[in-house]
Amino acid sequence: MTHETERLRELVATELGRARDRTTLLTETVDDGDLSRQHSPLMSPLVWDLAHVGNQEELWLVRDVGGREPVRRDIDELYDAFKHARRDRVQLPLLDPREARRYVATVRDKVLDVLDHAPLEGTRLVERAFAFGMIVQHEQQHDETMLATHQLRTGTPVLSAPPPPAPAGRVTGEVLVPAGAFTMGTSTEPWALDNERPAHQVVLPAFHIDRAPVTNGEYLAFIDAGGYDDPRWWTTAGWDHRQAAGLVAPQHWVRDDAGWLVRRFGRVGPINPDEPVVHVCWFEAAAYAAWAGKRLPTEAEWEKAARWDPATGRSRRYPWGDESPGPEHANLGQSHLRPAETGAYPLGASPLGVHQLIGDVWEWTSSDFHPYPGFAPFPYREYSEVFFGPDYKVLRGGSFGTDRSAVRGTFRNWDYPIRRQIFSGFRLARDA
Ligand code: AVJ
Ligand code: FE
Repeated sequence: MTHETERLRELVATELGRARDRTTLLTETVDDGDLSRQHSPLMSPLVWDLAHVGNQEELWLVRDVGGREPVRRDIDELYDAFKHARRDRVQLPLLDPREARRYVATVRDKVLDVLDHAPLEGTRLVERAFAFGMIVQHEQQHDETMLATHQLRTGTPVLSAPPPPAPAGRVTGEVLVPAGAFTMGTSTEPWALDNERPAHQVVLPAFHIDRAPVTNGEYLAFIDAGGYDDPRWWTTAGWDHRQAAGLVAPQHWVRDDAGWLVRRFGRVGPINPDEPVVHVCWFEAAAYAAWAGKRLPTEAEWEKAARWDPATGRSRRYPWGDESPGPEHANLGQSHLRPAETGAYPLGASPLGVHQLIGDVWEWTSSDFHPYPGFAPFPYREYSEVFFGPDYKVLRGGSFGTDRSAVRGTFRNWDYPIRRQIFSGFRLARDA
């Protein structure tokens, strides 16, 4: 066995373990009733996420990579995300919490055995290792979804974390990104998913982009200016949704005699004006942008601001360079249960001086979710391809609830423009 293969096995085992520790935290801090309950029609019961994580791991690593016998073929249908809508899953004959925990542990034991014995060497090295990386990211993505379920849950608070770092200085204003080509997407990032591939050149006109995401304080000014009651700022579909859903403020804001408060993971507290606004839908972000006389960045603009290095002309893996995210770079991985104030991560800034592109809040872009030129579905059509089209908007950069293994400068997330139970915010751009 080569040294490289040995390191790869160790990395995969560590990352699988980190993901499972997080899943365990999210599923053992609540009782069995809370695990099986539907906390919102938008979310699965936590116990569904738990067994679904195990079922995907069984499908891809135990059966496909390992060529082993199925553990529980009989439950595949229950945990196929395309067979049952999230709102209906509570009615299914799901594994109960004890069975679900046992199932995911059994699958994991087999996977670690597959990892020990799988022929990772040779021509299929990249593909086989990718299957493990995909499953690590899949579990972490569901962990972020479960964190959003925790945010929707009512009752005694169960999660806590230290506050994020305080800012070194205020970050305001915008930078000019000069016109020209840059490399978007990747063909080399080992754990990049199909929709991030391949690397391709994109030519953009010059534009300005804000150095920080829009803050609560700035968003409050929009609310106070009557932004929610003025159809001029909203798209037609956005205004219809604002009316139908009765939107008046970001999700989880609560009105008090003195003003707005926010509920986070079961605790109500003051709104910090210097934190990026979170839990807004695309329609709210676009309305704010129109009111502010600006617009959302396109996905390509976001990525150029995040990755393009004017000194070399190349695109970096992250805004700060090619090293994996550390706690000094970005607010990721549920280490803090809130976005950090703007300016809190000076070491995470891009060469052009754009801050907090990775972590804190997912950033809505103006772009629909489309394949890059040369896209090939991998390893299955259902990961991305079936979602391409005008129904979904792209979000970039990850949130405080995104793990570092599941975000990069090229990472693409997507959701419906009405969704805001995710940790979504935005920053503004304008033409130069
Ligand atoms: C990339 C976050 C949109 O949660 O629907 C999880 C990730 N895909 N299981 C989602 C995913 C399959 C996906 N998002
Ligand atoms: Fe999934």
